[in-house]
Amino acid sequence: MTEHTRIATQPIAGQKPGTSGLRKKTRVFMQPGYLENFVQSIWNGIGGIRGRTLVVGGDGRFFNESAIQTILKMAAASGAAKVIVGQNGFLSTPAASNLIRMRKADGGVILSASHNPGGPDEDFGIKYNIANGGPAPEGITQAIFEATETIDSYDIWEGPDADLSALGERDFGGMALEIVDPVDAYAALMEQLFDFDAIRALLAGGFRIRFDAMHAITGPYATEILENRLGAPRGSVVNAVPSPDFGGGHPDPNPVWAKDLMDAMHGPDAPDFGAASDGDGDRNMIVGRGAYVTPSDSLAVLAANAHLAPGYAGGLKGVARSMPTSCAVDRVAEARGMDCYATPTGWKFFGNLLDAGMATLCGEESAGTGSDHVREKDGLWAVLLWLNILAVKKQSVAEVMADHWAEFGRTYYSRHDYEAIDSDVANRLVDDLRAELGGLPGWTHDGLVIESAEDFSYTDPVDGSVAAKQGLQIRFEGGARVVMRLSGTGTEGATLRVYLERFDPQDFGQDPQAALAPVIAAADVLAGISKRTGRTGPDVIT
Ligand code: G16
Repeated sequence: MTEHTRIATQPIAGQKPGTSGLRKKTRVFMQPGYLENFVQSIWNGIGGIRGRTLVVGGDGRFFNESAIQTILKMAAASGAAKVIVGQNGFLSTPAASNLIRMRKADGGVILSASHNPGGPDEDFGIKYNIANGGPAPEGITQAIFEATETIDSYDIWEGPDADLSALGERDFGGMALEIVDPVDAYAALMEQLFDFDAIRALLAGGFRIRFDAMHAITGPYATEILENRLGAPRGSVVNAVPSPDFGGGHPDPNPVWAKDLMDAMHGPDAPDFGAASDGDGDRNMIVGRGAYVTPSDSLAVLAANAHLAPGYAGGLKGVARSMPTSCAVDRVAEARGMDCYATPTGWKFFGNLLDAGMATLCGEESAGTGSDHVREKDGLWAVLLWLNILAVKKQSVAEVMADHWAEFGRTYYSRHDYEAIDSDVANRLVDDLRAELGGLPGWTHDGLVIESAEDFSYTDPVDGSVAAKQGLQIRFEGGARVVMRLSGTGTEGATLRVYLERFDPQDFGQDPQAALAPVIAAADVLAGISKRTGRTGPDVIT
């Protein structure tokens, strides 16, 4: 009989899951009892884990392995039947989702703060995924949070650490522990969805790609799939070795943080296709030679062309986007007669639509796209779908975009982030604007006329659950829009996100910031952003 210990503890304030699990500074997680309290609260919030099977893995950031050791000892002490872990504690978020589904596990614990930097002075995170492979819905994260407020003890097995490097199954504190290759099952799934022969032929024909893994988890996945299986020349995947601090970088695939890739794609000897993924492998950035594709446009292009890949040859059941994501995909859905859903920010809101077969493809402006193949957004999947489409269409990225805009019009889009602003200032800004929404229709500025203004609330069409206060949405006549909300993934102060878009049916060659200038100005007047924050401009523009 294995000895398990019950340790007395008390609630720790602030363990409230945000947009995607609990994210805090790494040193906060490293405080004695902090991780243990939250993990025990997960177990308590989901009704215990006795006899259950879990998948555990993370993006390899600093503290990943020691957190996994703690979680394994706590799973053993609470009677889990089995835990499946990626070798060395590595699992990309979509690969974890796939494993949960494939192995019919009861759930999983994913360690990641996604695109946030890693290291002792940077960020760490933990989230729970349910049996469908997707992030726990609000009802469950709320139960977990409530458990953090009443916790008085946690159970742990005080045995030696597990060897996470040796593949195979063994006993660990009375529980079965299975270490699996993190890439195999995921790569096999990709082979089922896409025409690897067509992509191989494209690459063999001299089509050059550059995938920037940003020193994060997708390095091993991209190397295996793009280089080993699809035959891209060695070196096509750069920054391919995951490091605990992501090479000191910011593993966020956007033009700001993936600047090296942007420079390469706009340089004299640019490859044909560039892509990047984030810390945990669920986000993506797509860029052609001299042609950056915004995440919202990427979603629209994938929705219009997914049927060219074998996994989607039967067409899409519907599409879904987060509310702040541009309406470009709505135009595709309308033209093709597909249902289109707008959900709150957070991949967890897509789960029910995917499970119910109401949507096949989902996406967000924050560089996430995915489908019903797993229940997370999936960076490499998006890259492979793009490559499959390019292989069939025999066009460059720029040509695909030009054709898309010619057919559907162009939705100019940008997000302006004001980071680490004082939380009180940020909350007041949003509250004050919310209070004014009712009187805004008819308001005009520089030729823009407000058509409608609402505090976005979502009623899930499957289970009827309601998520209120999910962002302020202001629409102008002619298809322009401003959305404002506070980020739920930051770890310092508040981040105000301002989402800006303007539809243009015929002029496709403008600079997005110039095309959006009147909308940007209207947003500032409406919310008093510069006046209230004292900032002269956003910290990050994507
Ligand atoms: C998470 C969520 C996404 C969301 C993003 C940004 O992504 O899964 O749905 O769009 O955060 O959220 P926020 O605007 O609240 O910061 P990830 O890649 O960080 O897990």
